[in-house]
Amino acid sequence: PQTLTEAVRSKIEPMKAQVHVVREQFGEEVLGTCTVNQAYGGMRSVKSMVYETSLLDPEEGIRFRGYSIPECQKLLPKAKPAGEQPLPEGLLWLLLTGDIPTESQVQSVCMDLKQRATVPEDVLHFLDRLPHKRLHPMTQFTIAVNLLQRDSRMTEAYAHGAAKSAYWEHCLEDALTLIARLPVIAARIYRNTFHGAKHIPLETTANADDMGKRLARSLGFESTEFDELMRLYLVLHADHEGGNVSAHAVRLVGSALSDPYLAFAAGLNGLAGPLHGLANQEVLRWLLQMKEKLGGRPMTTENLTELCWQTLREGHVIPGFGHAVLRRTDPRYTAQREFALKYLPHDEMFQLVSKLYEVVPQVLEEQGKVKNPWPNVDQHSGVLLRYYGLVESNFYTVLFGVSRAIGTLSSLVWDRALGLPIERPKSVTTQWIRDHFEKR
Ligand code: FAM
Repeated sequence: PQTLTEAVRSKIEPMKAQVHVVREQFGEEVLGTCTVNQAYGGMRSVKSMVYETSLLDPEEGIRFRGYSIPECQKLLPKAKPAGEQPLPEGLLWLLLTGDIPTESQVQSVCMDLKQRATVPEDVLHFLDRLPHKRLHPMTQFTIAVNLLQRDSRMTEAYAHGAAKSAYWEHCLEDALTLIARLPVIAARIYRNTFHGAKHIPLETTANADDMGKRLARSLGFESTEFDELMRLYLVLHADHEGGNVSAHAVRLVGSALSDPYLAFAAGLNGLAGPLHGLANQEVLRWLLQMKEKLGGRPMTTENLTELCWQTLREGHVIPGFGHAVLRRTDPRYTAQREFALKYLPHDEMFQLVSKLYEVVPQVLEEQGKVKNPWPNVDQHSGVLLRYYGLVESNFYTVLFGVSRAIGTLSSLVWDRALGLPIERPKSVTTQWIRDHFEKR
């Protein structure tokens, strides 16, 4: 199939059949258990959801539809003529269909998204009037997504009595339009907040053929290296299986048949927390503080170790390290490190990040609390952005959000295709736990 919608359509019946067989065969098997400690402990590692677009292995990291990050970098189509990073549009195809797309299939997605990218003028003007200095860019971002909701095809179709079997297609329509518009929204927020509302004229960005380049150019960056960085960034942050806060929030809210705009806005609100997506902002601040506290002293193991302990003693986490599922260095960190080694090996901030890679895991091991002392995706992204001049760290989580739409909305389409019901786990009280177990 040439179009994404037809490709998804062709997968639905076979997938439903597979799910049917799995449920017939294993429907009554126990998938995961939940102890009292897990119920109090953020449900960590309780296996209780099915999420098709990606799977996180604690040792190896994320796989998108079975493909690791290096495999995606190798197999997904690149920008013409000399791009080396995968195009986010190719990842979108992969996540939605499970297949590595051909060049022409990716071109069709690029064209489709390009045509959908125009944001209604009045929405842009509304964003222009927000109090930019007092509203965090993530707050502006979720306001924008909620504003775009009025265009939801899914909500319109529901109001007109659409059949349940057709929800997925309306959901996909919304997902594609929203994904296409997010770079424009992100750039508007960036230029409003940090560049005196001087916007890059649409004529100069509209020609960009792919989402990564369009994002780069409308933010105001002009180098092909930064285009490549945006492509890599949009691929790396797209999806991280179903249980993380943003993905789970999108699914949960979507399960009430709230449309993709409403569901994604919920995910963004979760991404805006410092233990989740906002960690990328926190990392850059922390790195700059480190540099300041070093005050010209060399970046030795000893000096950095002392400063890490200082952070811990003050009762803070070391941002960009640790993970709820991962137990090794995040391959998303490694992919960014490789990018840095190629394009900015001598950058001082990159060297600080490199040195901390040696120091922090030892400190965290010695502290003895964390289950995973290794760096995650957020430890690295800020220094890359900063190197190219995107220094406003308050904006970093917005970029994470643009990317996260690709994965979470692909998954949401499948939730509707498979007709998953409203989510409603059972909760109990502490008194209930007492009564229940004391009685035994
Ligand atoms: N620095 C200091 N302490 C840490 C730590 C870190 N980087 N990571 C975990 N801990 C502490 C944690 O706070 C907990 O302490 P208490 O028992 O006193 O509450 C203890 O170690 C055990 O935590 P865990 O089981 O190892 O981690 P969790 O699964 O509870 O939490 C994270 C996972 C990611 C929230 C946690 O590692 C953290 O706060 N990291 C720093 C923030 C960060 O980088 N977040 C981004 C994660 C990222 F991949 C993403 O979502 N984008």
